[in-house]
Amino acid sequence: MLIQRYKNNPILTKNGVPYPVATVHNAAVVKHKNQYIMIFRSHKLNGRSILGKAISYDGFHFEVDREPFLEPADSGIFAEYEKFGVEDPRIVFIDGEFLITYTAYSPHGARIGLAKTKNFKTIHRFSLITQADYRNVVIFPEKFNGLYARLDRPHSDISDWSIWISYSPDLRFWGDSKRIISPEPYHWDEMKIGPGATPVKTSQGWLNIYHGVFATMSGSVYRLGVALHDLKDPSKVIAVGDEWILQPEEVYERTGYVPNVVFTCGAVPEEDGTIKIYWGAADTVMCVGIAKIDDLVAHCLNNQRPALKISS
Ligand code: BMA
Repeated sequence: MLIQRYKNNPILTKNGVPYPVATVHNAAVVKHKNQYIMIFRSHKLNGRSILGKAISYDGFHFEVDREPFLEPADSGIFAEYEKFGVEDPRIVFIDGEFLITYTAYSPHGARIGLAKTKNFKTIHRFSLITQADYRNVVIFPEKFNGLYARLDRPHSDISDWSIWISYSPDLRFWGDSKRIISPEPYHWDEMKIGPGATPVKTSQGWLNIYHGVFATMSGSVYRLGVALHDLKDPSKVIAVGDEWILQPEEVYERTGYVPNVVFTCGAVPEEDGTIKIYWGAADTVMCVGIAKIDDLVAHCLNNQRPALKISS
Protein backbone atom coordinates (compact mmCIF):
# COMPACT_ATOMS: atom_id res chain seq x y z
CA MET A 1 0.00 0.00 0.00
CA LEU A 2 1.52 3.32 -1.11
CA ILE A 3 -0.84 5.37 1.05
CA GLN A 4 -1.66 4.43 4.63
CA ARG A 5 -5.12 5.67 5.49
CA TYR A 6 -5.27 7.45 8.86
CA LYS A 7 -6.96 5.08 11.30
CA ASN A 8 -9.53 7.63 12.44
CA ASN A 9 -10.72 8.70 8.98
CA PRO A 10 -12.79 10.64 8.21
CA ILE A 11 -11.00 13.54 9.89
CA LEU A 12 -13.74 16.11 9.26
CA THR A 13 -17.46 15.77 8.62
CA LYS A 14 -20.45 18.13 8.59
CA ASN A 15 -20.84 17.44 12.33
CA GLY A 16 -17.65 19.44 12.92
CA VAL A 17 -19.05 22.52 11.16
CA PRO A 18 -20.87 25.09 13.32
CA TYR A 19 -23.15 26.30 10.47
CA PRO A 20 -25.60 24.23 8.39
CA VAL A 21 -23.90 22.22 5.62
CA ALA A 22 -24.53 18.84 3.98
CA THR A 23 -20.89 17.92 3.20
CA VAL A 24 -17.22 18.70 3.96
CA HIS A 25 -14.94 17.72 1.09
CA ASN A 26 -12.30 18.52 -1.54
CA ALA A 27 -10.13 20.61 0.79
CA ALA A 28 -6.83 22.35 0.15
CA VAL A 29 -4.36 22.12 3.05
CA VAL A 30 -1.12 24.04 3.63
CA LYS A 31 1.29 23.99 6.54
CA HIS A 32 2.34 27.41 7.70
CA LYS A 33 4.59 27.85 10.73
CA ASN A 34 3.11 25.35 13.20
CA GLN A 35 -0.41 25.25 11.75
CA TYR A 36 -2.16 23.18 9.12
CA ILE A 37 -4.68 25.42 7.41
CA MET A 38 -7.52 23.70 5.60
CA ILE A 39 -9.92 25.40 3.17
CA PHE A 40 -12.73 22.97 2.46
CA ARG A 41 -15.78 22.84 0.24
CA SER A 42 -19.26 22.32 1.65
CA HIS A 43 -22.61 21.93 -0.03
CA LYS A 44 -25.14 24.17 1.66
CA LEU A 45 -28.60 22.74 2.21
CA ASN A 46 -29.69 24.23 -1.13
CA GLY A 47 -27.01 22.19 -2.97
CA ARG A 48 -24.68 25.08 -3.83
CA SER A 49 -21.11 25.21 -2.52
CA ILE A 50 -19.21 27.51 -0.18
CA LEU A 51 -15.71 27.33 1.33
CA GLY A 52 -14.92 26.95 5.03
CA LYS A 53 -11.69 27.16 7.02
CA ALA A 54 -10.29 24.81 9.67
CA ILE A 55 -7.04 24.82 11.65
CA SER A 56 -4.99 21.94 13.06
CA TYR A 57 -1.72 21.56 14.96
CA ASP A 58 -1.08 17.95 13.96
CA GLY A 59 -2.66 17.62 10.49
CA PHE A 60 -5.33 15.21 11.78
CA HIS A 61 -7.56 17.10 14.24
CA PHE A 62 -9.14 20.17 12.69
CA GLU A 63 -11.24 22.88 14.27
CA VAL A 64 -13.60 24.79 12.00
CA ASP A 65 -14.13 28.58 12.09
CA ARG A 66 -17.52 29.78 13.29
CA GLU A 67 -18.34 31.42 9.93
CA PRO A 68 -17.73 30.34 6.29
CA PHE A 69 -14.46 31.54 4.74
CA LEU A 70 -15.62 32.33 1.19
CA GLU A 71 -19.18 32.54 -0.10
CA PRO A 72 -20.28 33.56 -3.60
CA ALA A 73 -19.62 37.28 -4.14
CA ASP A 74 -22.68 39.52 -3.94
CA SER A 75 -21.50 42.31 -6.24
CA GLY A 76 -19.24 43.00 -9.18
CA ILE A 77 -17.89 40.66 -11.84
CA PHE A 78 -17.33 37.79 -9.39
CA ALA A 79 -21.02 37.76 -8.40
CA GLU A 80 -22.03 37.04 -11.99
CA TYR A 81 -19.69 34.04 -12.22
CA GLU A 82 -20.14 32.58 -8.70
CA LYS A 83 -23.95 32.39 -8.72
CA PHE A 84 -23.97 28.59 -8.42
CA GLY A 85 -21.18 28.50 -5.84
CA VAL A 86 -17.47 28.31 -5.11
CA GLU A 87 -15.82 24.87 -5.21
CA ASP A 88 -12.62 22.80 -5.02
CA PRO A 89 -9.96 25.23 -3.70
CA ARG A 90 -6.19 24.84 -4.07
CA ILE A 91 -3.62 26.87 -2.11
CA VAL A 92 -0.04 27.81 -2.92
CA PHE A 93 2.40 29.97 -0.95
CA ILE A 94 4.52 32.12 -3.24
CA ASP A 95 6.07 35.62 -2.99
CA GLY A 96 5.06 35.91 0.68
CA GLU A 97 1.32 35.37 0.15
CA PHE A 98 -1.15 32.55 -0.27
CA LEU A 99 -2.95 32.22 -3.58
CA ILE A 100 -6.24 30.35 -3.56
CA THR A 101 -7.58 29.09 -6.88
CA TYR A 102 -11.17 27.86 -6.80
CA THR A 103 -13.93 26.91 -9.20
CA ALA A 104 -16.40 29.73 -9.76
CA TYR A 105 -19.58 28.04 -10.92
CA SER A 106 -22.51 29.84 -12.60
CA PRO A 107 -25.04 29.46 -15.41
CA HIS A 108 -22.10 30.39 -17.69
CA GLY A 109 -20.15 27.29 -16.69
CA ALA A 110 -17.21 26.48 -14.41
CA ARG A 111 -14.19 28.79 -14.44
CA ILE A 112 -11.38 29.60 -12.05
CA GLY A 113 -11.14 32.47 -9.59
CA LEU A 114 -7.87 33.49 -7.96
CA ALA A 115 -7.97 35.09 -4.50
CA LYS A 116 -5.06 36.22 -2.32
CA THR A 117 -4.56 36.24 1.42
CA LYS A 118 -1.61 36.87 3.70
CA ASN A 119 -3.18 35.59 6.93
CA PHE A 120 -6.40 33.65 6.10
CA LYS A 121 -8.34 36.39 7.92
CA THR A 122 -8.90 38.79 5.07
CA ILE A 123 -9.11 37.59 1.49
CA HIS A 124 -8.99 39.61 -1.71
CA ARG A 125 -10.43 38.33 -5.00
CA PHE A 126 -7.78 39.09 -7.62
CA SER A 127 -9.02 37.87 -10.99
CA LEU A 128 -11.03 35.27 -12.88
CA ILE A 129 -8.10 33.58 -14.59
CA THR A 130 -9.83 31.26 -17.06
CA GLN A 131 -12.89 31.32 -19.22
CA ALA A 132 -15.48 28.54 -18.93
CA ASP A 133 -15.09 25.57 -18.94
CA TYR A 134 -12.02 24.94 -16.79
CA ARG A 135 -11.47 23.22 -13.47
CA ASN A 136 -8.61 22.14 -11.24
CA VAL A 137 -6.06 24.96 -11.47
CA VAL A 138 -2.93 24.35 -9.38
CA ILE A 139 -0.14 26.96 -9.38
CA PHE A 140 3.48 25.87 -8.86
CA PRO A 141 5.14 27.28 -5.71
CA GLU A 142 8.08 28.61 -7.77
CA LYS A 143 8.46 30.69 -10.93
CA PHE A 144 10.18 29.38 -14.08
CA ASN A 145 12.24 31.90 -16.05
CA GLY A 146 10.38 34.67 -14.22
CA LEU A 147 6.92 33.27 -15.01
CA TYR A 148 4.26 31.71 -12.80
CA ALA A 149 3.19 28.29 -14.06
CA ARG A 150 -0.08 26.46 -13.57
CA LEU A 151 -1.61 23.11 -14.44
CA ASP A 152 -5.28 22.96 -15.33
CA ARG A 153 -7.95 20.90 -17.05
CA PRO A 154 -10.01 22.46 -19.81
CA HIS A 155 -13.20 20.68 -20.81
CA SER A 156 -13.58 20.00 -24.50
CA ASP A 157 -15.96 17.86 -26.51
CA ILE A 158 -13.32 17.40 -29.21
CA SER A 159 -10.09 16.71 -27.35
CA ASP A 160 -9.85 14.32 -24.42
CA TRP A 161 -9.97 15.94 -20.96
CA SER A 162 -6.26 16.33 -20.34
CA ILE A 163 -3.85 18.22 -18.06
CA TRP A 164 -2.47 21.41 -19.62
CA ILE A 165 0.22 23.88 -18.54
CA SER A 166 0.14 27.70 -18.90
CA TYR A 167 2.40 30.57 -17.83
CA SER A 168 1.88 34.11 -16.59
CA PRO A 169 4.04 37.14 -15.78
CA ASP A 170 1.51 38.60 -13.33
CA LEU A 171 -1.04 35.86 -12.38
CA ARG A 172 -3.70 37.69 -14.42
CA PHE A 173 -2.76 37.01 -18.04
CA TRP A 174 -1.92 33.41 -18.97
CA GLY A 175 -0.51 31.93 -22.16
CA ASP A 176 1.92 29.58 -23.92
CA SER A 177 -0.61 26.84 -23.06
CA LYS A 178 0.20 23.24 -23.89
CA ARG A 179 -1.42 19.84 -23.31
CA ILE A 180 1.05 17.67 -21.37
CA ILE A 181 -0.73 14.61 -19.88
CA SER A 182 -3.75 12.85 -21.34
CA PRO A 183 -6.06 10.07 -20.16
CA GLU A 184 -5.06 6.56 -21.18
CA PRO A 185 -7.67 4.47 -23.08
CA TYR A 186 -9.22 1.67 -21.04
CA HIS A 187 -7.25 2.58 -17.96
CA TRP A 188 -8.52 3.78 -14.57
CA ASP A 189 -8.31 7.38 -15.84
CA GLU A 190 -9.60 6.97 -19.40
CA MET A 191 -12.60 9.34 -19.10
CA LYS A 192 -10.78 12.42 -17.74
CA ILE A 193 -7.88 13.54 -15.61
CA GLY A 194 -7.27 16.73 -13.64
CA PRO A 195 -4.56 18.25 -11.46
CA GLY A 196 -5.14 17.58 -7.76
CA ALA A 197 -2.70 18.79 -5.13
CA THR A 198 -0.36 21.75 -5.57
CA PRO A 199 2.82 20.19 -7.04
CA VAL A 200 5.43 19.12 -4.47
CA LYS A 201 9.16 19.64 -5.13
CA THR A 202 11.27 16.48 -4.76
CA SER A 203 14.92 15.83 -5.62
CA GLN A 204 13.81 14.00 -8.79
CA GLY A 205 11.10 16.32 -10.07
CA TRP A 206 7.78 17.98 -9.26
CA LEU A 207 5.34 15.43 -7.92
CA ASN A 208 1.86 15.94 -9.36
CA ILE A 209 -0.88 14.03 -7.53
CA TYR A 210 -3.86 14.07 -9.90
CA HIS A 211 -7.28 12.48 -10.20
CA GLY A 212 -8.51 10.21 -12.95
CA VAL A 213 -12.03 9.11 -13.75
CA PHE A 214 -13.40 5.88 -15.20
CA ALA A 215 -17.03 5.55 -16.32
CA THR A 216 -18.82 2.36 -15.27
CA MET A 217 -22.39 1.09 -15.69
CA SER A 218 -23.17 2.45 -12.23
CA GLY A 219 -21.50 5.84 -12.48
CA SER A 220 -17.99 7.29 -12.50
CA VAL A 221 -15.15 6.19 -10.21
CA TYR A 222 -12.62 8.85 -9.11
CA ARG A 223 -9.11 7.63 -8.22
CA LEU A 224 -5.71 9.27 -7.62
CA GLY A 225 -2.49 8.85 -9.59
CA VAL A 226 0.95 10.49 -9.77
CA ALA A 227 3.20 12.07 -12.38
CA LEU A 228 6.67 13.60 -12.19
CA HIS A 229 7.59 16.86 -13.96
CA ASP A 230 11.05 18.26 -14.74
CA LEU A 231 12.30 20.58 -11.99
CA LYS A 232 13.41 23.35 -14.37
CA ASP A 233 10.77 22.90 -17.08
CA PRO A 234 7.51 21.51 -15.65
CA SER A 235 6.02 21.17 -19.13
CA LYS A 236 8.38 18.19 -19.54
CA VAL A 237 6.74 15.15 -17.99
CA ILE A 238 9.45 12.77 -16.77
CA ALA A 239 7.08 9.93 -15.94
CA VAL A 240 3.42 9.08 -15.34
CA GLY A 241 2.72 6.16 -13.01
CA ASP A 242 0.57 3.66 -14.87
CA GLU A 243 -1.41 2.43 -11.87
CA TRP A 244 -3.52 4.42 -9.44
CA ILE A 245 -2.21 5.16 -5.95
CA LEU A 246 -5.61 5.37 -4.23
CA GLN A 247 -9.10 4.21 -5.06
CA PRO A 248 -12.42 4.28 -3.17
CA GLU A 249 -12.44 1.27 -0.86
CA GLU A 250 -13.66 2.28 2.58
CA VAL A 251 -17.39 2.69 3.24
CA TYR A 252 -17.03 6.48 3.55
CA GLU A 253 -15.41 6.56 0.07
CA ARG A 254 -17.90 4.22 -1.58
CA THR A 255 -21.11 5.78 -0.30
CA GLY A 256 -22.25 9.36 0.21
CA TYR A 257 -23.35 12.42 -1.75
CA VAL A 258 -21.51 11.10 -4.85
CA PRO A 259 -20.44 7.45 -4.43
CA ASN A 260 -16.99 6.09 -5.34
CA VAL A 261 -14.97 9.29 -5.19
CA VAL A 262 -11.53 10.06 -3.78
CA PHE A 263 -10.59 13.60 -4.88
CA THR A 264 -7.54 15.54 -3.71
CA CYS A 265 -7.02 19.29 -3.60
CA GLY A 266 -3.95 19.31 -1.34
CA ALA A 267 -1.01 17.46 0.19
CA VAL A 268 1.54 18.52 2.81
CA PRO A 269 5.15 17.33 2.53
CA GLU A 270 6.83 16.82 5.92
CA GLU A 271 10.50 17.10 6.90
CA ASP A 272 10.78 13.34 7.55
CA GLY A 273 10.19 12.47 3.87
CA THR A 274 6.52 11.60 4.28
CA ILE A 275 3.58 13.43 2.76
CA LYS A 276 0.08 13.86 4.13
CA ILE A 277 -2.37 13.51 1.25
CA TYR A 278 -5.85 14.90 1.91
CA TRP A 279 -8.88 13.77 -0.06
CA GLY A 280 -12.60 14.33 -0.17
CA ALA A 281 -14.41 10.98 0.08
CA ALA A 282 -17.70 10.48 -1.78
CA ASP A 283 -18.04 14.30 -1.92
CA THR A 284 -19.16 14.02 1.72
CA VAL A 285 -16.26 13.89 4.23
CA MET A 286 -12.53 14.71 4.48
CA CYS A 287 -9.81 12.07 4.87
CA VAL A 288 -6.04 11.94 5.14
CA GLY A 289 -3.40 9.32 4.44
CA ILE A 290 0.38 9.17 4.69
CA ALA A 291 2.83 8.12 1.99
CA LYS A 292 6.60 8.23 1.58
CA ILE A 293 7.58 10.78 -1.06
CA ASP A 294 10.32 8.43 -2.35
CA ASP A 295 7.73 5.66 -2.84
CA LEU A 296 5.51 7.92 -4.93
CA VAL A 297 8.48 9.03 -7.05
CA ALA A 298 9.54 5.38 -7.51
CA HIS A 299 5.95 4.49 -8.46
CA CYS A 300 6.18 7.02 -11.32
CA LEU A 301 9.64 6.00 -12.48
CA ASN A 302 9.34 2.19 -12.23
CA ASN A 303 5.89 1.78 -13.64
CA GLN A 304 5.63 4.28 -16.48
CA ARG A 305 3.32 4.89 -19.37
CA PRO A 306 3.40 7.58 -22.10
CA ALA A 307 2.27 10.98 -20.89
CA LEU A 308 0.41 11.84 -24.07
CA LYS A 309 -1.96 9.93 -26.25
CA ILE A 310 -2.38 11.82 -29.51
CA SER A 311 -6.11 12.14 -30.18
CA SER A 312 -7.18 11.23 -33.66
C1 BMA B 1 -16.01 16.79 -10.29
C2 BMA B 1 -15.98 17.98 -9.36
C3 BMA B 1 -15.49 17.54 -7.99
C4 BMA B 1 -16.22 16.32 -7.48
C5 BMA B 1 -16.25 15.23 -8.53
C6 BMA B 1 -17.07 14.02 -8.11
O1 BMA B 1 -16.55 17.14 -11.53
O2 BMA B 1 -17.29 18.51 -9.24
O3 BMA B 1 -15.72 18.60 -7.10
O4 BMA B 1 -15.57 15.81 -6.34
O5 BMA B 1 -16.80 15.76 -9.74
O6 BMA B 1 -18.41 14.38 -7.90
